[in-house]
This record gives sequence, structure tokens and C-alpha cells, in this order.
Amino acid sequence: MRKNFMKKVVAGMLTAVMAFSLTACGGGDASTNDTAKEEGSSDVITVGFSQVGAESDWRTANSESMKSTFTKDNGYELIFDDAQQKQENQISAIRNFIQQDVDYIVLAPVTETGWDAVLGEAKQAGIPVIIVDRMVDVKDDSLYTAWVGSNFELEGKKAAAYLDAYMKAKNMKDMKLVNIQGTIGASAQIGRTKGLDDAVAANGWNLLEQQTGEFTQAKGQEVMESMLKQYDNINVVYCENDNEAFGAIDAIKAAGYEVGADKDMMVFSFDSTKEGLKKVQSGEITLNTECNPLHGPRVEAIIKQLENKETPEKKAYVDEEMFAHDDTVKSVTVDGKEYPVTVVTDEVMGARKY
Ligand code: GZL
Repeated sequence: MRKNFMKKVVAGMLTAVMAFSLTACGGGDASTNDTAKEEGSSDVITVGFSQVGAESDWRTANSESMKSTFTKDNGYELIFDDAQQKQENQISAIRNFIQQDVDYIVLAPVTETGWDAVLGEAKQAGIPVIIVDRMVDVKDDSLYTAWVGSNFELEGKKAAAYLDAYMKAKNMKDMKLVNIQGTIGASAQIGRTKGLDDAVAANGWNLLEQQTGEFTQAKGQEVMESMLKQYDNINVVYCENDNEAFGAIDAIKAAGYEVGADKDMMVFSFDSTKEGLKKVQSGEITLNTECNPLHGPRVEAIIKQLENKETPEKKAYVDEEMFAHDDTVKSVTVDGKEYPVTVVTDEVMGARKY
């Protein structure tokens, strides 16, 4: 297994000096890491990837992108760990990767906080950490080498701007809005909720309730069922990902309502997966704001830069689109920038990669 040789030698020397000084002072553990590893017998780059789970179509596409990028044929050994949406599982996975002395650790963090200690251990071991998708909130951002993902607050702002424009175009006065949120504390939830909350405050919209749907279809349906029991006049359902929207639509139909912009309730969603866009084309989802999951090549580009001793951008945002059922709203402007809205047609569906 190939090693990041110099990094480990330096880390080993630091550890040895620390261990010696502790021993000299009669305190601490005299053991040191064996970091002066022999150069690996092959050039295979070992990547330990801690994935959130398999909670959504988006996550499946994201995992597929990583697995199809970090293949043996491409010169990699990928160690893939599915944390089943539990942070403690991700922390154990990272510790395992450190034990296995991988060349790179890639983390898709389930939520933003709680990473300082384990990322400190990776740094101590001289293993670069790349964060993908959601963000980590750490005191020292040298604990990770680079991040690539989405601007989630922008996604929320775009969706809210569309809703405002749509309401005005249709002269809809009465809004009774609910938000089925993502996993609380995940960057995607924080940003999409903030984008909506700011618009609610600015426009005086009537937001009846916000509740987490954990980014899953089952929980999205359960939350929608309970909201329908609580409120008899909901007309806008903001879902923070496609799978929640699928569950919400099932619940709305089961309760005897019709889904669609010109029907009883209009549904907004995020991710723009194939299944999500099919529901935009049918009119069940009015707007789907894209969140692009194809991060495999983006993470590989960062690793290649590091292999070439280059410095990657600390944070890299991916560009994302908006998809609507019709052309009532052709574009929205957010923070001075215009974002076009694409009407979903067979041609658009044919071109989708996930
Ligand atoms: C967003 C990602 C979210 C998706 C959900 O980048 O973290 O997690 O929006 C997924 O579908 O579960």
C-alpha cells in the first residue's frame, strides 16, 4: 500500500520528539507511532471514504460517483464505509482508516459539529482529510485540507425566490406553508431552512410548521400525515430533498387531496434526481432545486493536486440548476445574480446523469 511518505516521516519525528520529551519529564506514554513506513511496494493510492448512509436517491448517486471514480483500474484502493446516518459510526470509520494508515480520508459528514477530536487524530497521523458534500464546523480549519460541495443557503434562497415570483405571477394571496426539513444540523438542512426562513420573514409568509423528515421517504410521509391532521389549509409544501417529497406526495394523495401548482397543494423539492424530475414533469413537484451529487471526479481532482504537491482550493462550490413544471417563472435573481429555470421535458430527462 502506497504511503504519503514524507508526511508520515515528519509526523513520526514530531511524535517521537513529543514521546521522548514526555518520557524525559517522567509523564505520558513512551510509545511512538511507527510512522517511518517503508515506501509502499505499489503506487496504489488508498482512500478511506466515510459516507453518511443510503438514506436517499441523492446519496445513492453520490456513493456511485465515488465508487466509479476510485477504482483499482484508476489506481486506487477505496475503503467505503456506510455510517447509516450515525456520527459515531463515521468517527469509528475514520479511526479505522487511521489504523490502516490510508493515504487520504474523505468524509461526507452527517452533521456539522463534533469532528474536532477525530480530525485532530487524522492530522496527527499525517493523513490529509477531504470533506465532501456537507460542511464541518471545526475550531481549526487546518483539520481538513479541502471541501467540495453545494451552497445550501443559496439553494434555499433560489427556491424561496421562485415561490415568491410564482405567487405574484399567479396572484396567489393566501399562503399556508409547511417545511419538511432534512436531518437537523446537516449543512443541507441548515442552508435550505435559512433560505426559506429569511423569505418568510421578508415577505410575511404564513409558515405553519417545520419538522425534520430526516431526508427519507418514510419519515417525509409520516411528517406530512401528521401535518395534514394538524392543519386543514396547507397549500405549499417545501421538502428539503426528493425522498421527503415522494413521501409527502403519497401522504397528500392518501388524504384525498390533489398535488400540483394549480391543485390543492404545490410541492417544492431539492436534489433534482431522476425520480424527482419525473415528478416535476408530471406536475406533482412544482420546482426542484438541483443539488449535484457527482462529487467523485471533484474529489479525485483534489487528490491529484495533492499528489502533485499542489494546493487545492480550500472550499469549492458546485454550480447547480433549477427545474420547473412550466415556464411561469423563467428565472430568479438572488444576491444580484440571475439563475435560469429549466422546464422539464423529455429531452431534459434524457440528458440527466443521475
Ligand atoms: C445534500 C445532501 C443531502 C441531499 C439529500 O448535499 O447532503 O443529503 O439533499 C441527502 O438527499 O440525503
